[in-house]
Amino acid sequence: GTAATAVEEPPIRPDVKIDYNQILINGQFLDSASGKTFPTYDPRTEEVIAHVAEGDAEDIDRAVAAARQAFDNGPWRKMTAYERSRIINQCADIVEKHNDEIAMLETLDNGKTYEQASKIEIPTVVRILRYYAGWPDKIHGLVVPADGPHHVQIMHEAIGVAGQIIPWNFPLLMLAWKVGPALACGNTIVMKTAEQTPLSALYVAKLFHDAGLPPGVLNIVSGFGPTAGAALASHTDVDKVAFTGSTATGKIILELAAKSNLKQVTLELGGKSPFIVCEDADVDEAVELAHFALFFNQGQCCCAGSRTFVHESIYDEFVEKSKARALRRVVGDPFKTGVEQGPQIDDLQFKKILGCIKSGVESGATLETGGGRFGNKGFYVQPTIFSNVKDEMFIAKEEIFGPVQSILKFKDINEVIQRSNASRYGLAAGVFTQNIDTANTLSRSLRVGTVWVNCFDIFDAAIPFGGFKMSGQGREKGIDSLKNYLQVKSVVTSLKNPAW
Ligand code: TXE
Repeated sequence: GTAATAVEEPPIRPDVKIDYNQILINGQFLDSASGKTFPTYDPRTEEVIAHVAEGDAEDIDRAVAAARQAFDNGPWRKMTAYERSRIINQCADIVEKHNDEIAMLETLDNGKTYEQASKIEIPTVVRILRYYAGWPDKIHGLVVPADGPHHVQIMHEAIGVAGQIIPWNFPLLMLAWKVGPALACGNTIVMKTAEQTPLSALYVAKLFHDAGLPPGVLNIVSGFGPTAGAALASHTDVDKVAFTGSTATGKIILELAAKSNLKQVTLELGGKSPFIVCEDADVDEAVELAHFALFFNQGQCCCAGSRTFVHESIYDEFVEKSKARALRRVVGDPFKTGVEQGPQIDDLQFKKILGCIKSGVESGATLETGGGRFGNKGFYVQPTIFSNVKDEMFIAKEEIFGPVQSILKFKDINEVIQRSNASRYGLAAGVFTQNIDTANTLSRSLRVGTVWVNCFDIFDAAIPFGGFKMSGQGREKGIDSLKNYLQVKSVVTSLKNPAW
């Protein structure tokens, strides 16, 4: 069968002006050094939204110099923790005030639904910023006992200039996850946004400056990975690089960091997360949650539940119901209320997904529904379901990053643990059961950074997120994210009067 409701009317043109399309350095919008620009597209129509200044090595150089100057001599690191906290809170307030126009920009550039952007993502950006605004005056060191006549202090200091490279699937959430802890700890930042989605970050960074963020603290360079991104990862005056994106690019980042100045690296990479539905699960609830775990954000989530493991006793019923749910999924213009699924980000991803679907069919999986392009304009893909998927198939091993659910069958818990862990990824897992022993056994055995039990995609600010194995290094959000942006300094002072 083919999927869902078609959208007949032409896409609604949202009333959103593109005010900022230049590189932001030291609080100023500038053309790129080369004068070059690149187009960013509306994935609904495949038409150009705007041309944006294309940064390269020279622009990264300028941005890093501004960030260095702001770190060494600016007010940011030296102001009181309380004052830094106030400014981050003001950044949160101003984003909240402009929620709807920011969400419009996000939907226009990315294709995610306006409902998701305006009701979930931008409010979550605000929440994340407020969480980090609470940290500056709570980051403190220790006094530790030493063997000799010594007074020993452990101090936590900002690292310095942080390079941050982010992807296109959640442009502003990724900005908030990275900017929040870096700012709270007193660092300055050069951010390289994704070439597919440069617009919202420029808009929000301008608002941050209006809210009182000092110039040079957050610099934004739009541009491509192998040019601007690589220049940032290999810059010798950058003290730390944080990256979210593909595992392949993550390896390049680590290599560039090693070859240049051994800057510290954190990586948040791909995944192939299992979603395990046990025999005691309520099938209807499990179907709905598994559907959400995979199809949310057009399937463009690093932690997507992309291996749906279902116990053999409920497998056939589960597949039938998942197929019915996928057929009900409303695909169309993401600005329209009630639409659940918009277009994929770009032609490259669109073609990659269709290629994965082809491979699924060729390897013998059963195509239950979907399988092709949706409509005839824009990067829309039909909600697609495969059953009878086997572990060794490409679709069960590699990240598809699209609306394609693979449903696998299992017999017992030990088997599903072994198969779940037989992946080079280890980002997240979903577990669906009413049995507390099953839940505990699974959560303790799965080699992943996050286990969601009877829920999925819960992303509170205080919950650390990141991967085991080739899904990454380090954690974002929560208290653990602060370590990424702090240096530890031990100060050992001789005591003249140890008895005191
Ligand atoms: O990712 P890249 P792409 C996965 C997903 C997707 C695949 C490819 O499977 O299909 O990756 O997507 C910058 N030096 N994820 O090509 O290349 C790039 O400009 C420095 C998972 O978009 O990893 C962008 O800003 N930087 C994922 C960022 O890296 C470089 C999110 C991500 O792009 C660079 C996105 C280089 N040599 C895709 N090359 C997740 N973990 O959530 C690229 N970049």
